[in-house]
Amino acid sequence: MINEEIADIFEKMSRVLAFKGANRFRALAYERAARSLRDLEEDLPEMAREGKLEDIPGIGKDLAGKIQEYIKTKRIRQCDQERRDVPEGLIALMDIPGLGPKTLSLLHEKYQIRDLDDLRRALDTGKLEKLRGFGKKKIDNIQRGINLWLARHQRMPLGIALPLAEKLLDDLNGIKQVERADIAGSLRRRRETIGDIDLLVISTDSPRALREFTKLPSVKQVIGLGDTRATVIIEGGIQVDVRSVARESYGAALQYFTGSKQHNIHLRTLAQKKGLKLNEYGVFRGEKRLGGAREDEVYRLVGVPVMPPELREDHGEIEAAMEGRLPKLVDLPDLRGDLHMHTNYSDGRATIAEMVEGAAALGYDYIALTDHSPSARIANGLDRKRLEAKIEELERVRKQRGERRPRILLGVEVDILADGRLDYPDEIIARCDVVVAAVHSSFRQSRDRMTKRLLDAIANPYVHILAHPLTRLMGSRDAVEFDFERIVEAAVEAGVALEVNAQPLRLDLTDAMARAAQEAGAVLAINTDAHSVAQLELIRYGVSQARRGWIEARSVVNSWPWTKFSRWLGQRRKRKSKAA
Ligand code: DGT
Ligand code: CA
Ligand code: CA
Repeated sequence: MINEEIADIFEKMSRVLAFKGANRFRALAYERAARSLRDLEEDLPEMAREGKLEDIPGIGKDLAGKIQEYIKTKRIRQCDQERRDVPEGLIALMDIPGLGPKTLSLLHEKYQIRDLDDLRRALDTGKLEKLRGFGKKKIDNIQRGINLWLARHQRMPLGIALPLAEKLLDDLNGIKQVERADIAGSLRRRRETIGDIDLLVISTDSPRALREFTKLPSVKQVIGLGDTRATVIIEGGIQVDVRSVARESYGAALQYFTGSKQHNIHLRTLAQKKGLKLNEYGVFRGEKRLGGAREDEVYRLVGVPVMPPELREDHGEIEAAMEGRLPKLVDLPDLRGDLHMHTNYSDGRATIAEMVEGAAALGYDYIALTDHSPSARIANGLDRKRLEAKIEELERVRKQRGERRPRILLGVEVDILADGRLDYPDEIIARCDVVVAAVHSSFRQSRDRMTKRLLDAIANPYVHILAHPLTRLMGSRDAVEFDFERIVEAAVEAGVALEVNAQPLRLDLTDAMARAAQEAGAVLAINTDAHSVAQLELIRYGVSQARRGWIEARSVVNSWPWTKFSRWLGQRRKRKSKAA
């Protein structure tokens, strides 16, 4: 939104001026103006129209003119000019705690430092220590500042951000002046990685509520604190923005700050076509406010049925909503089973009985215990003898539990070897109720070989599920390369399910791939790959990933009732006997 955009420009201007050693008061004036614009409740274009810009604290004639210029032309010429001779990488570095514009200006002049890489190299080689005024303490501070800054600028996995945000939400709700609090931003949309956490609150006393928020134990550093907004860093270096919003604007704010930005832009364009104005304060016709207290009301006024946050990426959801063909997204209660988990027979921590109890607590109707095959040595894969022992124990647990759910299926996660063969002979996997096949080695094969390897696994009539097809691990291992279209085509043809693995660092398939697979007619399985009882609850990340991929329960084999599901399990094998 335009207030923020201009505030950003002014903030950068203040740094650029300080960097250039300009008059200190000029830099301060920009800084003050930026802060004042960020706290502003009204829209700048509207204030400009009413000639009220100079009423804003810190905005005089000169800055009011610059705001006008930006509203008209989307740029401010003088600011662009001032920035021209300051490297862009340096402006970004001015955010680093302990590195002011003056210090950076000195480093630029002495060592031609232009960006973070240059700065880290200078630190590593001990160059900075030679500068006057750069004692050990100052250098340590810069180093710490860089680490904090990096942590803040790296996107973090959903699986780390969501629990932290939920804890924060609990704490927020414990503050007396807070009436309501919600998660917004990419976190509410359940993107697989999160830049920063956005929270919204309604409070009886906003400055007080925000002040109390900044005192919470998980808050490590306060970056900014105003009357309606607080920005802090919590454990793990994660940035959190909390905005306090008036009750009548809450729905509009929730809509706006949930995003995505592209979704918002599209929605606003539709509003404009209807002669409406849509912003984070509400929906307006001229001066008249039509609504904004509730999110669904905002959508209704714009003429678009509200859709789940996971869809709001401007990937066709607005068109689908208007044409009445929004998907009926799969949801947690739809799942009747988890078809990929490990026990202490391979690399899991819990016994068979414990895993079954855990699954029972989640209300599952059926589960598959899928320990590794022997070539996965590090994962303690099962040879024939230990597989027999597992089968015996499974029988004992079945007897003990009698009719109690879940049904316990003998499963296996069989390795797809480098040459495409499976790591168990057919005679063994034929005895298993559920066969999950996956790649755990030779990740760097060529695209053609990997495609062939996966096609071979899909062609095996005993295989039910291709698990974590990309085998990526966020932050440490890239996805393997293969011809996704051909794999989907083969999976559709064979009736093999593609997995949406719920492990937060896997989330594999991606949302876009899951969507393409469903469109091509493939079935999917949403599984945890749990290695402990607690990990069974990771299922929600698989579900949100699937929802982002527009997945409906009809496409998810482990949402099917037992009769339909067990028929699917048997189907592939019938094909085999027909072919034989
Ligand atoms: P992130 O934090 O990078 O994971 O992604 P978001 O989507 O949480 O983005 P963030 O935190 O920058 O902003 C939160 C929401 O605010 C975003 O989803 C949509 C809204 N928003 C931010 N900037 C703009 C903008 O320039 N225009 C519009 N229309 N909406 C914006
Ligand atoms: Ca965010
Ligand atoms: Ca944010």
